[in-house]
Amino acid sequence: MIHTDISALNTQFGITDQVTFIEGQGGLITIEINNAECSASIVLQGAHLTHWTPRNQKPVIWLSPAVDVAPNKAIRGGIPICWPWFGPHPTNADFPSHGIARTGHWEVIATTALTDKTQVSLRLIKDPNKNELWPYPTTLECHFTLGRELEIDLVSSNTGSEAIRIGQALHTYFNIGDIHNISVIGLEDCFYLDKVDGGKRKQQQGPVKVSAETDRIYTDTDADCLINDPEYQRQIRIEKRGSLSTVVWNPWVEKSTAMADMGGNAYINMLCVESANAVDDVRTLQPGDVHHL
Ligand code: TA6
Repeated sequence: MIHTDISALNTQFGITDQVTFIEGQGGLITIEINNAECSASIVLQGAHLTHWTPRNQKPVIWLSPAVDVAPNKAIRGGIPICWPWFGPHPTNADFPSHGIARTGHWEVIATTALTDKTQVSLRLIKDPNKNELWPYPTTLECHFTLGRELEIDLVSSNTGSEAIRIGQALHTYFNIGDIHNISVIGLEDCFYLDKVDGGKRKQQQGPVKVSAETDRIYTDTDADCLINDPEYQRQIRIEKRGSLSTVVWNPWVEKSTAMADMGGNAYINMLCVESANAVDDVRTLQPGDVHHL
């Protein structure tokens, strides 16, 4: 059942002082989470987490200061869910970049209060108007566990009778003190496709540093990544399973200025490190297969 009534959602899935459904930015239904360890927000459209802040920490997730939260529009920042393809559609340039999930309608499966964390489970609602984009019987669920750590389990199930190919990413925007001073540890010696240099295959020398537009798909890596942020005096660890490709992106000043929902200097305080199934890490799901990212 598609819940469009906030009071019905609060009656069925609200948890006093921990999970509240509100009408948020752009009039979109937003889930506010508060517990002993963190506060967070998830916009129901796109199952799009926009805020996650552990207690006594600066926000870990970045949201554009010029964000434009609106129906059927991708949100600049947070954790966009790219699915069932990553980047441009493999064959049809008219199809939306990064797939259909991040602007799709999702419904609540369950909310659960645990000792020091909260679980929120959402499911993408099959949109008959998007059959041309994705005609295959597939379910997509996203299970968030929010506390001192943030765990996201994106579950694709092939419920049809033919094999399907799933490309995807948790396209996470991290909040950092200054792009000029950070480094990403964990991708040393990995090979990557450099999308800023015609997709050329290169090998990472040392920690990743950013001093210009950076758009790289690291391949054949299941490594944890560590964003070292001396400005905010912290390290953010990104662990992943079910993924052998990691994307690192910062648009730098020209692209940042050109994006209306980002603006000139916004690039200084963000870095995307994305756990993905992209390029040759796109996954084939046979009928009945389930994949967890
Ligand atoms: O993940 C990096 C990337 O694929 C970049 O190429 C850039 O397009 C970015 O995603 C943002 O894409 P979006 O469609 O959200 O503007």
